[in-house]
Amino acid sequence: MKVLVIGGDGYCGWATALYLSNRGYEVAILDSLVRRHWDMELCIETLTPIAPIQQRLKRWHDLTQKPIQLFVGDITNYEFLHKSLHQFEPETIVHFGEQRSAPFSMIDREHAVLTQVNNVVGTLNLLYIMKESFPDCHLVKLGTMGEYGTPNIDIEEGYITIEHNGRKDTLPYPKQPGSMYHLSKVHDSHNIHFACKMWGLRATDLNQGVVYGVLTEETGLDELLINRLDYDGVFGTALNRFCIQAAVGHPLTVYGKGGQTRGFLDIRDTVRCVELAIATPANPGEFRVFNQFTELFSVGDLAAMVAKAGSAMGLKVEVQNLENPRIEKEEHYFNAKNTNLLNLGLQPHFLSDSLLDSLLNLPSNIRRASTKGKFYPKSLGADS
Ligand code: NAD
Ligand code: USQ
Repeated sequence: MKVLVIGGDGYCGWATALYLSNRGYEVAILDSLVRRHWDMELCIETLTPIAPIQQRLKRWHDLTQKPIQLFVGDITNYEFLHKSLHQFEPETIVHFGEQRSAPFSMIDREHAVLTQVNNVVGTLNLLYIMKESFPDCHLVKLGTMGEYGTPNIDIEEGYITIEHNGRKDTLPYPKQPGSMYHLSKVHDSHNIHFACKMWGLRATDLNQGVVYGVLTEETGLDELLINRLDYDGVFGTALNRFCIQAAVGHPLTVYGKGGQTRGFLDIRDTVRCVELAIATPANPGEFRVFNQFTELFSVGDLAAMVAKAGSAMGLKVEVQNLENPRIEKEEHYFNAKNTNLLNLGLQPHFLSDSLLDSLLNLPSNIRRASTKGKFYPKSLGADS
């Protein structure tokens, strides 16, 4: 099967492209490389230095004899996207190619507009090309658990059955996102749902939780294949940051009370979930939603677990409750379903198994890495 991975130079996309290639899928990557540009603009960098995409792909080919085609360009450019899709003729499109940081989208008006235009227009272009030329292609789109927000009732997978004034219907689950980024994903979901309903396209929205870890079987094969690992206050996510903070002796940065609860998953499960979605596609006209996480944790609990694991390894780990730079509930109900992917055969890597691994497997130069001053969120105006 021919699979186009949009955003294949990024954290989830790179691991997924190699994973699928390794399993015999004919893979192409499409990426504008804009994430590398944003890193430079913000003066941040991945902890694990990543090689240029062409070098990464050459090494993959040399090692495995499995070629991965590359299309470098922006999906908000309709002509470029149209040409690339017609050249590759994908049967499945896995779409990771968006601006994915909540803090980035909340910096100011420009960053909010950039995020929403990049994400919403890119996805819309894709939907129109699929409608015109690839109506049978399956779109596997990365959404986010943050589309739901933190409602005081259980979170279902995409839809909820409601009884109102004696009548009953199954409707899209209400969305209460907490950032301009998360809101862009809600807009995407509505647009994709519309395209499935009106044009008969087939799509799976993977509402993914926060991903952690860096190594997969494929990215661990060679230094040039190493994945990115963000730890800064804009693109670094909670558990990855906590692990790196513990390893370099920086206090763990819990925002506010730390009762914020989210869904989490190991990057090894991200790649497997995508494969499961590809292998059993949605039906024509179907807009399918899977909640893609394996466990729920509050950030306070996560910090405590990292501190405990770190101590067991002889690290001195301190937890710091910082003033919260985000507007979000710090204590709330959170209970989300995640049975769809488990029913398709997902066998999760639970955190207790992999936490020590991910701490131990950090590159040996990490303790020398110049992380000083890069952990605190910008809006706090703090520095170490
Ligand atoms: P990333 O920033 O590492 O990768 C995204 C990639 O998409 C980058 O290589 C970037 O250059 C590319 N890109 C962005 N806009 C593009 C455009 N207009 N045209 C072409 N390429 C473009 O992000 P990630 O962590 O790999 O996240 C991938 C997807 O998964 C995102 O959609 C994100 O919302 C979703 N997701 C990520 C996480 C997480 O914890 N990392 C959790 C839930 C959902
Ligand atoms: N947090 C801390 N300390 C930190 C970093 C984060 O307490 O050092 C807290 C945040 O305040 C938030 C929670 O941890 O309550 C999650 O924050 P995050 O930065 O790990 O994740 P988030 O901003 O939600 O975004 C990430 C990805 C995004 C994806 C989302 C999935 O960047 O692309 O959509 O996770 S979810 O959170 O389920 O919506």
